[in-house]
Amino acid sequence: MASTCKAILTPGKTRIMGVLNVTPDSFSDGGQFLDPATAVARARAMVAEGAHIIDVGGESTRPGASPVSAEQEMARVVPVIEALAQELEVAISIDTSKPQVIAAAVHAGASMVNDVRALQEPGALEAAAATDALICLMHMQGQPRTMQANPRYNAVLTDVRDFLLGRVQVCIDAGIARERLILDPGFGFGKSLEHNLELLANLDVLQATGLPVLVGVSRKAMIGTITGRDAGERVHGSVAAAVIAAMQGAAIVRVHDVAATADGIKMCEAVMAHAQGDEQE
Ligand code: 8Y4
Repeated sequence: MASTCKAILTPGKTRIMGVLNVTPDSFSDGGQFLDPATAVARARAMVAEGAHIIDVGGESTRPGASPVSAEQEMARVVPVIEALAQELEVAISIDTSKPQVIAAAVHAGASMVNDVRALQEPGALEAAAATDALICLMHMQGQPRTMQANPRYNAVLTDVRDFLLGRVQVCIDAGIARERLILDPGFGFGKSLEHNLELLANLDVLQATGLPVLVGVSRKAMIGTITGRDAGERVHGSVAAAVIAAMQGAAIVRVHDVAATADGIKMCEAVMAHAQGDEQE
């Protein structure tokens, strides 16, 4: 199926991307992946709560997670994407780095490719170029297993921006239209708390590229460190972080707690619409 016209980007608004993990470690029994019916029910709930995009992931990027084959990953995500594309009115994003998964997911109905490795895996660039999907290019320093050991930057803002702009050029050279690209600083992916704060406080440095920015901070360790809370108790901190991103013009926020985030974004958009009105007086 070709990617449909379910709008992903709306200029001046922040879209909510709900996380749908179909990995064994997101499933309480362990050793089994989330069955498509349960996954679809979770996605349906997120859409009812205000999600505009569902991000389907079949590979865990957690430090301890074991690698999965492309076949395994496709077996997890394709049935879910097919079911979601059939029944949901929102866009579907595929969280993957593997070329075979990119191709299969877009064929099944995904209209966005979310790659934490920014299409650096062999064949991923070509696979993405062969689709008409939007592409989120994320910055990561190091590899998931070891990236938090000792993250180092010359200047985190410009290092991250310059890496992403390098990937943008590679994409454009591969025939991908600039209009298909979204940038993401990759919160928590090879970053200290200081690095994460520097990035969240200065999203304008990425916005200045003129490309839409995606922010994923939901429930991450930085929220835990700042609030002193475990992963299950980070909703309020996560909503605050999403609001901070939205106030700076983030195009998409990737979140676990859709209903709570939707209220936060509504507050942002009301205040920003008012401020726009003030300017015109
Ligand atoms: C609890 C649950 C605590 C999950 C942390 C986490 C991003 C992303 C991830 C991101 C983009 C995660 C796939 C990490 N983070 N994609 N993916 N941006 N584009 N950890 O920041 O959610 S997975």
